[in-house]
Amino acid sequence: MGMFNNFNFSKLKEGLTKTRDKIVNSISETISGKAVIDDTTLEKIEEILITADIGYDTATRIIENTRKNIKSESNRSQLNILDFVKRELISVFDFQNLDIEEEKIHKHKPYIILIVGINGVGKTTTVGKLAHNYKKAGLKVIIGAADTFRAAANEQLEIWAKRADVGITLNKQSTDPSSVAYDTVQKAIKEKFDVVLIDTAGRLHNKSHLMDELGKIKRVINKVLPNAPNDTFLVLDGNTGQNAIIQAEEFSKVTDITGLIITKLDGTAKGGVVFQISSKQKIPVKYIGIGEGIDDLQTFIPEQFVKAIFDI
Ligand SMILES: Nc1nc2c(ncn2[C@@H]2O[C@H](COP(=O)(O)OP(=O)(O)O)[C@@H](O)[C@H]2O)c(=O)[nH]1
Ligand SMILES: [Mg+2]
Repeated sequence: MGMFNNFNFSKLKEGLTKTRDKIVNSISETISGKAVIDDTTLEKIEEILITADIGYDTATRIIENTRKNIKSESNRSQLNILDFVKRELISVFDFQNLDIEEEKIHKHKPYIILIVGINGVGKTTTVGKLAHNYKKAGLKVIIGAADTFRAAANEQLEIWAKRADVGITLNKQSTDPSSVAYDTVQKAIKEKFDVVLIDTAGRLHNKSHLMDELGKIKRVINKVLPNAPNDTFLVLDGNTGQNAIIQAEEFSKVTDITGLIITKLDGTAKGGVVFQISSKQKIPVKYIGIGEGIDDLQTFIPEQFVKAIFDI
């Protein structure tokens, strides 16, 4: 949770209802009434985990470890199996650092976050929600509108800046995203802002173009402040399942991603994808989106996320 008071278990649990149905309820049905969890049952559970977007590697590892574990456990009750699966799923995130947001805020002034991802995943919405979180934490926040490709992009971001009650830098004349990024950072230094959030356009149709564009934005910011951007967060739409995995791979190739934000986990059965992305990419999941509202961005806490899925 750290500096943001943005975690709400019941809201998270509600958002993950379809994911819970897909994972936990299916497993429960499979094992119900079985006195002994045999190999066929374990294979069925493995299949459920794979189809729930958790990923082949993770699903296989879970079942293998479960198999090893139940050999030495006398109690093969249902609860036990679900407990093993739960523990294994939490361990997917073992590599994640604990919350270090406060440290960054103190260390970097201004602390600069670049938000990247393809069109429609929820970048602009996430920038608005993040701005709101930082503002609520008592920080001075400015947003840079570096999506200069869509006419309506500025307007959408202005609405979010107003909602969150934070500053915004727009450049209605320029179509160069890096010039907007530059202006925003300059202003942030001059006017002593604590946090800078830079929204970008996401066009993955041409990889080299994307690389050039993100590279240019980064270079321009870096010229003003040597360590900046201090974070580059990739936004992924959890509802797109396997596509989100591909996007994480593609973006990791072209730029250094320091954190993931997975949106639209409300109302999707594909929430298991969070495990797959994490185990494949080993990039920490920072936040999750569970709704369209300004308060619907939560700090990602692995134990709570798994607990919310398994809490029947
Ligand atoms: N249900 C839901 N919708 C979201 C979430 N995050 C973003 N959206 C919606 O996704 C759509 C695209 O969002 P936008 O921020 O414009 O995406 P961008 O193109 O990446 O900037 C909008 O309709 C948002 O309201 C979320 O966590 N849950
Ligand atoms: Mg946008």
